[in-house]
This record gives sequence, structure tokens and C-alpha cells, in this order.
Amino acid sequence: MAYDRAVTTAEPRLEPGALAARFPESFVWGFAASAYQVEGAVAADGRGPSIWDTFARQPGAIADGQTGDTACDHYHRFLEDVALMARIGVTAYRFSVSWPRVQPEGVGPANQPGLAFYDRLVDALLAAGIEPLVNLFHWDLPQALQDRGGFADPAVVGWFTEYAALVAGRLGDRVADWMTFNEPAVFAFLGHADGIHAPGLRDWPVALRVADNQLRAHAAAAGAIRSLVNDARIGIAIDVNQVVPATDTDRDRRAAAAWSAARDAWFLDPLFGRGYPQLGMEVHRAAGHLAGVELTEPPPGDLDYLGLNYYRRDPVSARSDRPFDWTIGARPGTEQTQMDWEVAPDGLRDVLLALHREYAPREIVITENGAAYPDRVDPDGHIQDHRRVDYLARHVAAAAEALAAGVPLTGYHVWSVLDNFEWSLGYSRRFGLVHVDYATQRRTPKASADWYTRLIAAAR
Ligand code: GCO
Repeated sequence: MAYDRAVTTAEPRLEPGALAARFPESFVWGFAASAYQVEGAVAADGRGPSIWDTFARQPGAIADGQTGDTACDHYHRFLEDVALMARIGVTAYRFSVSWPRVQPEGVGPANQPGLAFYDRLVDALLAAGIEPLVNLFHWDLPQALQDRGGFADPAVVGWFTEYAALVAGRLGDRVADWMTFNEPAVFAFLGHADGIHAPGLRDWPVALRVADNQLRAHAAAAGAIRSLVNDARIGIAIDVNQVVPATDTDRDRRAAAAWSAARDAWFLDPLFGRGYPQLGMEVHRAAGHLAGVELTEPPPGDLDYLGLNYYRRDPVSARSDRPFDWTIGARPGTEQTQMDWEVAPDGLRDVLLALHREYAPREIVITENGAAYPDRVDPDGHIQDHRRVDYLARHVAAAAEALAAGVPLTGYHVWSVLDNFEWSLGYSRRFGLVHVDYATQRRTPKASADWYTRLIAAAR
């Protein structure tokens, strides 16, 4: 379904051809998704329950009482979805493996039918000329492990390493690109301190133990994968948005620096061998988040590349001088997506430059970037999602600026190929370049899919 030229962006510099010319032919254009958000089939072929299956059933946890029970039914429709991705033209697909599909109790021998799904998915991707980028953990911890303490228990390092070895042992003959965790800060903080993600806890000391154990599990699993997969490239996806003071005042500037240290550097510094940041320690301690927690320096990250998930600008406003007495979010009157996130393409460029300057990773891959806007299906069946096209084009242009400035950027993965389950917001937000009618599971490529096709074709 080709769209007419009407779907273009405001400025010539943002046209697909002009953008493509700013990237090397080797640059990777891909999609990203995650198991719980797209697969559905939550009880098929021996899959065990995850903490998201449990959390989604808590009254009030998810908008409209939605769950990932069916989602996009990707578990059964993956061949159609791979064909859609191939038609759009991507050469990479970052997906996550559902741990409870592979080990229903989180430990022990693999559930072969569950593991076999990923065999089929990898084979279909490779047959379509799409490189699989396998992410081992996108928040759907087996419930059985949560019942044993979850990521707050240091035993999780062994559990996760065993799981990683099972998956790498099965797929490693065809998969070279691996990631261990997606957004460890979101999993630790939203899931264990704020209570708005699974497992729905509100306990900062637990959240900081979860953060610490993810860093340790990353290093242990990386070692296991390397021992099984000779050509393994190992990364981790860290979400770093553009943290700025909401107003140009000392108080907001201090708050922004403290938030950035307590959240972003909290993971990046240890991953790059520096241990926990002093300022982050100070604010977490002052806020009582370290009560009863003894943190020692985690092992360095063992990374071949750093995955960056970028979406927005995060202004920080201090209500007082007390740590964490902050409001973080879009300011009135700013350009925002349907997530109430401030749109800031220059923020992507600046975050890439800052990561390059501060940590000098060998390679950076944009593992997520995308936007939710309300989509309307026209009478002719088209979905002219101009705002999403404009958002993506401006962020690709910002990535090109960072590349030109010397950032070792090698790939860009749009979040996401399909509209999908947006966590606590259920299906109320659509990020896909392909529309999903959840009543019929009908897929309809949007104008943004056509735009991405033209960008990728021009970049070849
Ligand atoms: C995240 C997750 C994705 C989200 C996407 C849109 O960054 O929160 O990796 O699962 O769905 O980012 O919010």
C-alpha cells in the first residue's frame, strides 16, 4: 500500500533521500519490540506466568483493565510480521525472549516448545535477510522467581546466567547480536520504587538492590554468552533522555544534575568501570533509599556496544532542596507526543555527544526511538500519521548530526513495528509504523512505514 507523496516532512532536509545521504551504507535500520508487548499466547506451549501477567490482573494497574494475554498475537502471526518488516526494508529486528516461555519456573531445563518459537522466529528473520538482535530481558520475569525474591535476591545472577546460557546455546549458531537488559532503570525504579510497573513494589532499598543485581547479572551473563557464542556482540539498552533544569535556576540545575546522577549515571558509570557515582550515592542516601543496603562496586559492563533508548526531553523542577522532591515531565506549552513527553530531537544529538564524550563506548546503537500519536484510519484505509513521520525524520536528522560529529553510531531501531501493549497504558498509545486492529488483528502499514521504506531504500 504505497502512499502518495503527500506524506512528506516540512523541510527538504528531512526528506528520506536527504537524510539517507548522511549515513554510511553500512548503517543498520531496524525495528524494536518486546515479548510481553507483542507476543500474546501467554499460556501456549508450556509458557509460565511472568510478573507482568500477575501485575496486569491487579485492579487499576493497567488502563481499561487490559493485559498482554493476546497483544498482537505475534506468537502465532510472526511470519506475517517478519514479511511486513522485510517489505518495509529493515535489516535488523531487536526482539526480547520471554524468560517464562523458556523456563516456566525461571530455573531448570528449557521448555523446548517455548524455546522452539524463537528458533522459528530467528530462522524466519534470517530467511528474510533481517538480522536478529536478541534481548534477553524486557521486564517479564517468571513469577516463580519473583516469589523467591526476584531481582532483589542476589541469587538472580545465577538464575539469569543459566537462562542466558540456555538461549545462547540454542540460538548462538545463528545469532551474533545479544543484549542482556532493556532499561534496567525503568525495571528497577518504576517496578520496585514507584509501583507503576511490575512487580508493583514501592520500596527504594529493594529498587537499588534490583539495580545492582541487574548490573551483576549483565556481567555474568555476558561471560556465559561469550563462552558459547564465538562471534557474540554484547550490549545493553539504557534509556537516557535529555535531562534539563525546568527553569534556569540554581535549584532546578542542582535537581537535574542529581536526578541524572541518581538514575542515568547510576547505571552508566558502573557499566563503564567507574562504580556508582558519588552524587547519586549522596542523593539516594539523603533520601533514605540506601537504608539497610550495602552496595559494593559492581563489575564493569563487558560491552561491545551501548544501546540507547531515546524518546524525549525530561525537564526537572525542584519543589524544595530535598533530594527527590522533584517534578519531572513536560512543561506546559511545549511540543509533546501523546505520552505527554517533550519532543526534543536536538536532545538525541546532545545525549549521543555526551555519551561519546563521557564514556567513549566502542559503538552506540539507537535501540529505541519512536512516538505515540493518535492514529486515524481514513475511509480509504490509509493512516496518514504525519506527526510520527515528522518526529522520526527530525530524530534521524539529529542522529546524523551526532554521527558527523564523530559519535560511533552504527544503527537505529524504530520503536516499534506494530502498535502494541504500552505497559500501564495498555493499548491506548500507538507507537507502531504498522497499525494493529486489535479486534481483528489486521495489520495496516501507516504512512510512516512508507516513509521508513523510502529512507532505507535511499540509504542503500
Ligand atoms: C520503554 C520500553 C518500551 C516502551 C517504549 C514506549 O522504553 O519503556 O523499552 O517497552 O514501550 O519505550 O514507551
